Amino acid sequence: MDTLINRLDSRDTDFTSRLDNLLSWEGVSDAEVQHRVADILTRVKAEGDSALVEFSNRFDRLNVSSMAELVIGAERLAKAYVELPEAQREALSIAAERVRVYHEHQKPESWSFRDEYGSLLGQKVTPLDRAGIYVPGGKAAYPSSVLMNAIPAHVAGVREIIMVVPTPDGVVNDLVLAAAHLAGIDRVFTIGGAQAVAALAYGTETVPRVDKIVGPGNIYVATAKRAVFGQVGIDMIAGPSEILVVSDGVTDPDWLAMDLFSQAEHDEDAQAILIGWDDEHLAAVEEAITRLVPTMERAEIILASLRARGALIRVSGPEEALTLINRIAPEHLELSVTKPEEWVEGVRHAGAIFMGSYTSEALGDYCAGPNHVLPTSGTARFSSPLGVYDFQKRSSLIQCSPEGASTLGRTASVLARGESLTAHARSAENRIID
Ligand code: HSO
Ligand code: ZN
Repeated sequence: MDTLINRLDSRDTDFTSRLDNLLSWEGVSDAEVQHRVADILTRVKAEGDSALVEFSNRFDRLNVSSMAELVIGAERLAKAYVELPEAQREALSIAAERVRVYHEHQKPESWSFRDEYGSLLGQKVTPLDRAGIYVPGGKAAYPSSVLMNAIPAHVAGVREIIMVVPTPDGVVNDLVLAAAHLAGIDRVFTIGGAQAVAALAYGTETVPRVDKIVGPGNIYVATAKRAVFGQVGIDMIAGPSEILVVSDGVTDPDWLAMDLFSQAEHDEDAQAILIGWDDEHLAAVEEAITRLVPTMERAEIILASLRARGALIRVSGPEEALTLINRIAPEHLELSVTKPEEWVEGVRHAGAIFMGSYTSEALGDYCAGPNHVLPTSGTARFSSPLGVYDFQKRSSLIQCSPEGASTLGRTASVLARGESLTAHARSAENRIID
């Protein structure tokens, strides 16, 4: 039989090299893309709105003559929400509320303490003034992603949240607008691509410059985000979706097959892997995959993804499974095991951990509460889910008492003279009380 998914066994001599191959992923941005993006950035920076109008007409096949036609205000957003079919309106509000409550828990507090000389030392947390959210157009426009990007910004206290979304051929996605309304977005501009990133980074006559750009996009958007980073903050450069399921054999193989499909259906480059140590169970999952793929609307994408980057991996037992989890550092980890809580401490690298048979990753994508913008391609080794903390920054606070200034002055003076910085030294010494 033609295998639909790669089978790996940790006992095989070529196991490590096959695994490395499967895991390797490089977001390609060739010289041509970089060149075109650089050109677009330069033109938007220099010409502002007129370049935006020109690029939008060209790339999204629009026919507008001014930026005024590419702005959607709060009223139109509210209308999109009110006019949604009831079931969608309700589902979207439930999701928004749960995501909001979860992120409320994340809010970091400012803090301070006094040292032994009565000096105050602390940290003040301040939200960003303005955030820009990029939402892809067309098929990849996910209303759930609007919520996941905007709600943390809102909870963080960002003063103004702006959204950009391309409307190829002038097609507006009402669910996306409704989600924008629910998530507290102030204004939407129907622009996309590198030109939208440029507008947010530099500002134009109509589009205000933001302090941070978040949200996924195609290769042009990713390349533009990388290029403007430094002028403006960015969240991350997201790779294709990934799921790693660890199964001890307790969960229905049909459920597990569908959990793998749920990420595979995002994109041909998505990665769905299942690890287990029970041969019969692994065979049952493979059988379920084979039986269920043809029933899927996105069967072709799923197949392409499973064939290229998917895998069923047989390991010797839980210990080896844990080592592999940390080696892979997946975006989503489903611990489909009897006692997931016993595993959690050993998991060092994963964007989100879904615990137990009932916790399908899809629930996290929409409405459990945690953010679905997560580190991909092994970057969970050093980064975290998008959160309230991404929309805030910190300032240090220092207030010296006379005694504190005098005591610290002696230390600072010695260090400053060691660096030959006399003004520093004298500034500190001025405050020394003999
Ligand atoms: N699983 C995606 C997010 C998403 N899923 C949006 C459905 N809609 C992030 O990896
Ligand atoms: Zn998803």
